[in-house]
Amino acid sequence: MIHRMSKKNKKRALVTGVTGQDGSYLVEFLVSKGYTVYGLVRRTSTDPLARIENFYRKNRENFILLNGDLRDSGAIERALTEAKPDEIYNLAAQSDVGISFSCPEETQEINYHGLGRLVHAALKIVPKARIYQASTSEMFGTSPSPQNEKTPFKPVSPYAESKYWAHMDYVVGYREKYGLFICSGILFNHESPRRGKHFVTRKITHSLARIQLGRQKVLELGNLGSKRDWGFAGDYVEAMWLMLQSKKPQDYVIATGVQHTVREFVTAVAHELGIEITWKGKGVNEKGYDQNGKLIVTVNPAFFRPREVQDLRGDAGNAMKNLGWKPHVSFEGLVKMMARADVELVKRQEA
Ligand code: NAP
Ligand code: G4F
Repeated sequence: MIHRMSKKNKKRALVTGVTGQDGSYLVEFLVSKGYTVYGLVRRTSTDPLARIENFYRKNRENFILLNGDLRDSGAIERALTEAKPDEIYNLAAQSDVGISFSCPEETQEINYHGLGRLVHAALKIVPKARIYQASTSEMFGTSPSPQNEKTPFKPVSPYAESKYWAHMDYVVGYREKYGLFICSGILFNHESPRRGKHFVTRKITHSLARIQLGRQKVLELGNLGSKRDWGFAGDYVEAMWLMLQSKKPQDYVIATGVQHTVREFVTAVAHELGIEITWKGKGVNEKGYDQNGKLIVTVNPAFFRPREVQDLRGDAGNAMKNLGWKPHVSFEGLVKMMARADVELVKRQEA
């Protein structure tokens, strides 16, 4: 059992990507554990405080924002010098798989070289700091499910390649070469009401909430047959922290072990909102109708990817055994949480 720390023993953490979904949950988690958290925020962030504003205003003593970008070594060095972190959580990324096909260099620059800049600066300024790297189940690519730490990586997108090389070169490589305490969380998809609206779960909950409230007619999606293992982001940030409390740095798969298709996610969200969907047709002609026969879901090939990861389901047995981690929110709980939050959001926007 870990208690809050006394002021003298207060641990310090640096979190990159603090303005994103996971960053916002992680900072709340770490501050609740008694940490002082430094969050790296880039100047070009479109809405830097959207997810963290309330928490930031109430916790300024324990939560400090620093300017910086993973593309800027000088800014990273200044942040490390100021924060003097015991733990570094590297969550910053160009994290959109679809966009990585049109912006491969930007993706590589942030996700691969960004980690390189961070570990080089850490070796120079805080060589004893423990580093968490946000790796991803996308690295498994075409390897069939269930995937665990021994499953071969077969990445198929520029995003997955950038994360794969970051993992191989700077996590596995630097752990072996320089004895750095660095480890990867190979996290499967995790969602929340704070998820960006361009990711499929949030696109579905937000659009169906708008449809139910008469603000939108149709939801257009891509690959409905794609299978994912969706968990709750709030559960997953605890696993990040647990990895850095271990004796030895080790990489872990974090997942629920439960798989659903995109189509099933749509059906479940609709049901939660009182809409019973009937699916008709196949492939790009597949359509979803509500109980009154009204068309509400169509397939638009523009949302297909040049190469797709079809089948993700993680086996988090090692994390459960060694870290004592387990997910608390079920698929049904996640659907309910996200659908209800978006109904409330859309209602507030209407008022
Ligand atoms: P997210 O919501 O997209 O957040 C990404 C964060 O990275 C944002 O804070 C963004 O800041 C920041 N960022 C982007 N480019 C940057 C740069 N050049 N310098 C500094 N910061 C930059 O992603 P998430 O869902 O929280 O995911 C967190 C991490 O876990 C990512 O590395 C992602 O690839 C990885 N991951 C996520 C999942 C998942 O299912 N959520 C699963 C596996 C791995 P702005 O506000 O300025 O855009
Ligand atoms: O929600 P998605 O965009 O997430 P994806 O590609 O699985 O990536 C997310 O999870 C990864 C972990 O596995 C993270 F590393 C990554 O940073 C990100 O957080 O798409 C999920 C699935 C895909 O198969 C996609 O093709 O949904 C399918 N999909 C179908 N229609 C769609 C849509 N995806 C999006 N974004 N938008 C659609 O309209």
